[in-house]
Amino acid sequence: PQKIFLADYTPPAYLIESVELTFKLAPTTTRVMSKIRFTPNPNAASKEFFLHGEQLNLISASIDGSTVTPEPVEGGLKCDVPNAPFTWEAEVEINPEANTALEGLYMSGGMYCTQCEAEGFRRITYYPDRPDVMAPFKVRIEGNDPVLLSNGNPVASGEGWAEWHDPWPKPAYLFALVAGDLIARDDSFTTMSGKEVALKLWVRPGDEGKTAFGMQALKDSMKWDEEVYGREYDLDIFQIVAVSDFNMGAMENKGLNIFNTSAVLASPETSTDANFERIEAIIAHEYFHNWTGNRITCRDWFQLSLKEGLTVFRDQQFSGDIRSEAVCRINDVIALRGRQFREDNGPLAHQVQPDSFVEINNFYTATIYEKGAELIRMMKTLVGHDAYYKALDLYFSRHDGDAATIEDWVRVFEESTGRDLTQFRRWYKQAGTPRLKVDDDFKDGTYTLRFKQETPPTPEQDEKLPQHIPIAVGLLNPNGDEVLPTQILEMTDAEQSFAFEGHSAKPTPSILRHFSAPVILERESSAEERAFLLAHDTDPFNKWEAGRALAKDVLIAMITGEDAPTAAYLDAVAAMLRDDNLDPAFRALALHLPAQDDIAQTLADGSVTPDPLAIYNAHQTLRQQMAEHLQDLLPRLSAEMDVSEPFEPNAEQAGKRALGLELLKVTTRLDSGAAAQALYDRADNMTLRMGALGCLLEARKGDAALADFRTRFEGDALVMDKWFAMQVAHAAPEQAADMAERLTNDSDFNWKNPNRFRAVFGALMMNQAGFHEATGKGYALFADWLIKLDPVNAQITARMSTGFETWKRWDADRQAMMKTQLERIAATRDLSSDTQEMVGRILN
Ligand code: B3K
Ligand code: ZN
Repeated sequence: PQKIFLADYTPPAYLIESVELTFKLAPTTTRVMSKIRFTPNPNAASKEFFLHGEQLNLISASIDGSTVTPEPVEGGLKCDVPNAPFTWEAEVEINPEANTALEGLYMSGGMYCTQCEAEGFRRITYYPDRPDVMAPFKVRIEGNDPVLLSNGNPVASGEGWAEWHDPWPKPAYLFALVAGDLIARDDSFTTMSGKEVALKLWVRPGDEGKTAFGMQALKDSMKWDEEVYGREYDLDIFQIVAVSDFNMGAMENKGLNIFNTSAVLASPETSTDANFERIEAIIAHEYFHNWTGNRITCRDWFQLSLKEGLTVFRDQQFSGDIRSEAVCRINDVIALRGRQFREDNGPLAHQVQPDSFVEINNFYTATIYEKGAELIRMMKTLVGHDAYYKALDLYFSRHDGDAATIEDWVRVFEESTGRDLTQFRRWYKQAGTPRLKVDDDFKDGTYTLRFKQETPPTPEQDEKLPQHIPIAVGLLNPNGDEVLPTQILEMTDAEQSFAFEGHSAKPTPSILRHFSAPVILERESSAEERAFLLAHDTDPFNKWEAGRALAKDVLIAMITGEDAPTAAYLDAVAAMLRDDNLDPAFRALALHLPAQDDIAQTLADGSVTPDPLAIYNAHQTLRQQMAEHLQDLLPRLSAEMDVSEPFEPNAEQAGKRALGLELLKVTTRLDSGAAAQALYDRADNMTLRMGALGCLLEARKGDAALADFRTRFEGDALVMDKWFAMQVAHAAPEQAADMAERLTNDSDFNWKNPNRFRAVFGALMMNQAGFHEATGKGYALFADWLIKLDPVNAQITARMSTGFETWKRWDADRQAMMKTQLERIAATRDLSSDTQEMVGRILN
């Protein structure tokens, strides 16, 4: 496998005026006819005509009507062509049924569907499969299926055929085709200029009852993008199709989004509040790509964060607007720390704009997506609300129809705001999470904050330069009143001080409010100060952060055998819980203990080798202490969190259920599962049912409920995914691997289905103490299955190999065992280049 470098970019030799595709569908022998009008690119140095193609059987090819015999070359073909515009026609045969990689045209439960991003189109026909080649597409589909769909507007159809025309030039990665026995939920949306758009959400018969929420989320997204960004939809129809076999969440194909069923189908009986929230966010995300990704696409895959970072930021804004902004922000930061910080502080750390890659599919990462979104958020913080939207207007008007670069994006901001963002660009090019150290002093009424920034070395990047960091700061006086409302300090040097004059007593700082930059704040702080901020901070994020920091202090002290500030923590938590002015969702988050992975990362950061079992035990102990401490509070609060109205997946109800379930976890420590069983028995929605089941499993009292759960939902694949995942997620450390293994023998364990594979092995990865169980059986089992999956679905295998990415964090024995498994994977014959690249990077 070859490394590709950003520095080697050259413009395409040929551009495309128009594409016509005809599909004659058949499960093992689909024929694809292409007719493509090429013209030499005046801006290209090369005249070489190369088309990508993989796993294609070329039947015939012609140029301007004369048969040609192209030369097969690595990854495609070459051909002699005229030095003038010409028409290329080709016919190829492909085998959708044999396509288990789920990339290109494949079959899922009898229906045809496609996934072309990043480089799947080359498995459909010969084509310059690169995002800077954009063209309008006309597609004709011939097949026996009742529903035949592609991008754009429907033009004509009859028995056994349909034609679609997408007038907006697009790169091949946005191509889509779907054919099958499907049923639509129909709706419509009137755009800001009064145009009526038909909306269709296609599902398999039987799933119609799970489409209402997705459709509403789509309409909300369309409205929001008009109101906030002034972006109007641009075709007569917008369609979503739900597919059960899908490698990721969803795909933004122009006018025809394809979704993993898990990212679109929802009902109160089968989906949790978290599912509803995720579905809403993903529908918004894919819809928002219509402008940030499709109308303005990426020049090449090194620019991936141009569309992904921006679109994640937009979907975060959307969720914050229609739910609770504070709660969304906290959840986004939890996810960022859990996935991106973990990545950025291990062997897979890479730049938001990488310089090279082997397999682009390995770069759809938390760094490209979530850190990318943080960079946009920081730009907005630095330039301010109005300047941000002014810059966005310029971005859309200047680059509409372009295959743009991250540099284009930054330049739009510079030109529109007049700010010099030279130093800010480092955020795109420097990997690693900056550490921000703070200390302070107080003299003669002047309070001074001194910051020091440092970014640790990452693979192939030893030296780091200071970043431009927006630090949001507020100050509180000893009574807990805010004496300085949030200010944005701009840190640009390695060390920098900021002075605040006119204070009669030393204030308490609230630093990095709203998590204003993706950095690790290192500030020695007393339990009293943390409790004070938890009680008084006006910034909801930092209020929560103070509680989290205190919980981490307690857990870490328990593990390292120091004096743990447990009493201070429990008192602060009790006070916070009693505060009825606080949003229940916020209280639920504040009660939730920091993840075990987070504790491991923090210990490793402080040069303490983490012991996964000790971390697990500290969690257990603290929860037990919490239960005893909160005993008196539990019954009243739990009762208050009961939702009596009919189920609605809104933020208000979800917050109450979340807090109710956090309290149930605590209660379960005292009543060994009685309340959880009662809740399970009366639950009429999946949030409570699953929450109760989780508690029962933790109490090792889950057998009856588990059996009931299976009987109820046996035929529902998405709910059965939960059944699989829960058992592994809640298994005791020494049982998790055995449990996962047992489940792989279950008759419903369909390992070629990505959702089912992830249900078991994703859960094993996440059960830290179970995965890292001392004998190493978790590692061995995991590696066995990665090796088995690789030839079937390399993308999922490569992605899941990140289960091993923390290997250098652990003790020598675990390191050795993990390394052995990584080397065993690496040594597998015919290992995919996807997995090779990942395992190779992890090992280095
Ligand atoms: N753009 C797709 C992800 C494609 C992943 C290809 N391996 C979904 C999204 O980010 O919206
Ligand atoms: Zn995206």
